[in-house]
Amino acid sequence: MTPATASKTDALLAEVDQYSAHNYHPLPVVLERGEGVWVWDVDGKRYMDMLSGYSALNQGHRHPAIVAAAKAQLDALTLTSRAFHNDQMGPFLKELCEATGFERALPMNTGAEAVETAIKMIRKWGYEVKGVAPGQAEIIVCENNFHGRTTTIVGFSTEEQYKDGFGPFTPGFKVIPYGDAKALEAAITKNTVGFLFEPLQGEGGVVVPPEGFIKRARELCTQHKVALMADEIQTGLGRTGRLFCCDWESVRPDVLIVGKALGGGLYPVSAAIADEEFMGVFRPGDHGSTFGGNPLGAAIGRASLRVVLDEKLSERSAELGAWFMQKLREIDSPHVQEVRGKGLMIGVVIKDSSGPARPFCEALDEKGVLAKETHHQVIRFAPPLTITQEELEFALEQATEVLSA
Ligand code: IF1
Repeated sequence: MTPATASKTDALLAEVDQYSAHNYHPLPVVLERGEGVWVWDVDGKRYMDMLSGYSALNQGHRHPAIVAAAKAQLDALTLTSRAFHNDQMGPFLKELCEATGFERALPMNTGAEAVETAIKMIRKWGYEVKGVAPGQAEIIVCENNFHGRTTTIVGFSTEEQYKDGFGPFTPGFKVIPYGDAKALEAAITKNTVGFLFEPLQGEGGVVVPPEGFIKRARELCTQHKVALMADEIQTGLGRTGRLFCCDWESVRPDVLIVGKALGGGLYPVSAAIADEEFMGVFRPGDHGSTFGGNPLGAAIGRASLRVVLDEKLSERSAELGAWFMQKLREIDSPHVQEVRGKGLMIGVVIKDSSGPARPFCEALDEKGVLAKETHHQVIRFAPPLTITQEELEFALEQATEVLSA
């Protein structure tokens, strides 16, 4: 950091410190450019992005095909509201339904909005189709869940900090231990309308459920006429080595919730996806959003999905992820308790005796690898799925040096 740029970094940090709410504690890195797996800070220092915007950058920074689609649409039409139609939403939702194998999709913007859409849809389905008594609908969720930051969603979080000071909360949610099919079965009542889960918990610390859990959850939900609601906002679109993480157990949920990489790292695009049985409860005026289904987001969503499919990002994630996890496990390190995950969604668990994961992330940043800890003890490695073998070898070298120190 030269004096001139040091003042640039410091000036930007001071500006944010003064004018932004302090709702995050970012690493003191000020980025100004990104391309592929690389980002550059205002000092011109290059970093490999091993966080990928929490899996919103599966296609890498500024993928040319997605940027081109965005630029073309910027020169045509960007927003109509849903009071009128636009020529991009239909083709986008058609391709999204064909890629996921469902009949309909409801386009939103952020992940939390898509989760809220799914909650409203399944509650209404519970009353109108399943016949649950008005106001009695229950949705089962898991401990250590992360589904977004709205007050309804944080109300069923088990992370105290996400709830503290934000009550009162929305009733109608039950919490079970993650991955516990017997607890799921015991929690189902005549009022249960849905089971909302992540097929692999990201924020919860890259936690993989026991083999067979998702399949068993599918059986129980079918048996008790409960909607299986898969939040694939982080695990979807190739991240875990299949197009969706539920594909690892060949499970088709009743509601598929997508976001993050659906916007290709350029723009918030999300959706709740389901068959007519569930989506049919929505009638004009029931639910909506100013920006949901806008032509710019739709054009970007189409291009983002196209890249995932055409560049076989799921296959790359499976192959490169398996190799990377194997190599991480081979590191002779006194600090590593476990390496876990699927595809390129990997967590390196640091032993309590070695202290929290944050200093290891700071050491990685020094070596030009941007990583983020989750739940104190876990270093999360989740690079863009476009990463090359050579680039991954660079990350492995830095991780080896940091973890074997
Ligand atoms: C933050 C966490 C990750 C998600 C899943 C829904 C959403 C997310 C499985 C909501 C969003 C983001 C939110 C961001 C940090 C990041 C995160 F640490 F918060 F939990 F990825 F693990 N379902 N996750 O992971 O989507 O409304 O944000 O578009 O809030 O700090 P969103």
